[in-house]
Amino acid sequence: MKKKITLIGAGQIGGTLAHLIALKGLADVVLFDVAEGLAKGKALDIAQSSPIEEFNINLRGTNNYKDTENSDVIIITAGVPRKPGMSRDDLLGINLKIIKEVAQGIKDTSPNAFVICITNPLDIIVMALQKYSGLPKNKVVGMAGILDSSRFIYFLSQKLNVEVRNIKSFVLGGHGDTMVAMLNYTKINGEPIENIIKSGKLSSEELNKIIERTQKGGAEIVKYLEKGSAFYAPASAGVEMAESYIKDLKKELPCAAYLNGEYGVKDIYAGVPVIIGKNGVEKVIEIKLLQEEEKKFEKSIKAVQDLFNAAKKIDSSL
Ligand code: A3D
Repeated sequence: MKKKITLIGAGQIGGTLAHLIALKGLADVVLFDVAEGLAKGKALDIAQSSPIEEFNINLRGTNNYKDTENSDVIIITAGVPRKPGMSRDDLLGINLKIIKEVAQGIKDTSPNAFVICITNPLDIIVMALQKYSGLPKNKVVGMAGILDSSRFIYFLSQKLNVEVRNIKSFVLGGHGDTMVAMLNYTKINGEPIENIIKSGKLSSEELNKIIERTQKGGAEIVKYLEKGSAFYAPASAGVEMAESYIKDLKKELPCAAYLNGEYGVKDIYAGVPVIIGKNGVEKVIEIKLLQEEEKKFEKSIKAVQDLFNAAKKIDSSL
């Protein structure tokens, strides 16, 4: 039987997710949005490309949770995106309210789904979503690390004139400004990045600039777009997670996952490498951090903790 993916939020990312899932023929798609027409219009528009693209899945738009019943995967982008000058954290109050409503909706209709959260501020919203919905922690995960890693790899490829597929790297920690680029695990054409720096092909200053550009990667796009934030690359990242779950690919992917003692952290969501397979987050991979990376990771965790405390002040039920 075909799998069912529900997209809560049919805005920029939601629409792109639906398009990508359709092009891959990955699953039937339900686009859900409080703006019913937006969900219906996008679903119909994408469906009308099926004879050209030759995909064979069903797409429908709705504003009724009943239609999302028994979804295998739910990807949440409901909320408001940033405007120029806004930080992700500025979105907290409004998106928290929206997520509470969404958590109730999915808990009632798809308690067995694998839920991927994209709404910002990511690490806090995914944690709130898990608490509000009560869904198992290994089934509720946040998308951020794949996107941040992808941005980092792309910038490195541009600078070094190397194809992206020949660069391996990933980032750890919270989404955005506090993410930690794992330089020890960064290889260009199989060479550790340290050797590339020693060879003079890339200076430490240039590398630091690339890391900073990655941390501020979202803001750079917000500034260009003026209205709204990035959506193509975030949607690609969300689909990679959904695909690994649906096809039991057991890919190792950096995601915001629940930590229960791993990395010395308890009861918090943070960006770490995990295995995603048919059971959801099947394993948190603990990699060895250098002292400096450990410090940065701790700083990142503290930022998440502080913001979650701010969320608790907004809603004491958290
Ligand atoms: P946008 O195009 O505004 O779409 C959001 C949609 O959510 C709109 O169509 C709204 O109508 C809908 N919505 C609002 N309230 C509800 C509700 N209660 N139930 C259902 N739908 C609702 O935004 P977007 O798609 O560009 O971005 C969505 C979210 O993703 C924002 O919070 C962004 O900040 C976030 N985002 C995260 C990343 C990460 O890497 C984590 C990257 C880019 C964007």
